[in-house]
Amino acid sequence: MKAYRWIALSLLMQAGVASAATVTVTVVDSKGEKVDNAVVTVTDPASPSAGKVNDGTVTQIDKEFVPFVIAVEQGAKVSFPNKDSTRHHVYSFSDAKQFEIPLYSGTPGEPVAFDKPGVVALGCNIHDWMSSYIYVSPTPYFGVTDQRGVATINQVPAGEFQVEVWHPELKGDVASTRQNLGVGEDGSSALTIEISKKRLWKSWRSPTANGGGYR
Ligand SMILES: [Cu+2]
Repeated sequence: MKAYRWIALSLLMQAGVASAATVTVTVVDSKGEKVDNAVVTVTDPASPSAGKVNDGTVTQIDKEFVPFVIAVEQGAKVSFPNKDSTRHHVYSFSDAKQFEIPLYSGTPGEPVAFDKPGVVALGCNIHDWMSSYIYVSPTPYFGVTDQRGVATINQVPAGEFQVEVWHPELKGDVASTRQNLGVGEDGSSALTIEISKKRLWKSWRSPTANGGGYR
């Protein structure tokens, strides 16, 4: 690449940074407890995604899927490396993506493409408790809450957005969590969203894991 193109690119990137905001969303439940593993999406209904889509990874470690929840943008590919000495058989029956990777060890040659937005619930045919979720986001602006219940979403341009939360234990639909958010030319926005939770019918932790068994 020629030097002047580097300069043009870096100016463009600086301009992008100057006009983009960081949106910080804290998710709490009805008792005020911080909620981790919640997916937060920031959607501009008037402006669909454009640009590079980042791929994802869901690893199998100690007979669990790690992480429990990931979010990827629509069109992303996800790989499923198996770090265990035992074999796994990964599958999903979800509307957003139905697939299976029959009994395997190591890393499958082909990652799986997720082209339809929605929730993809993963399971393993061999280990009943193994469970995790891929949230396929129609918007490029999304994050997953950490143990403090916080999702940080960078590079959000100015505009009017709808912020929504999904969680494996969400009671009701995603639309019920919706809040409007105006993002200015610069600076940061922060908001807190309260969700109602129901209990999962089974644990996703390995019976032999530290902190495993039923939650
Ligand atoms: Cu398994």
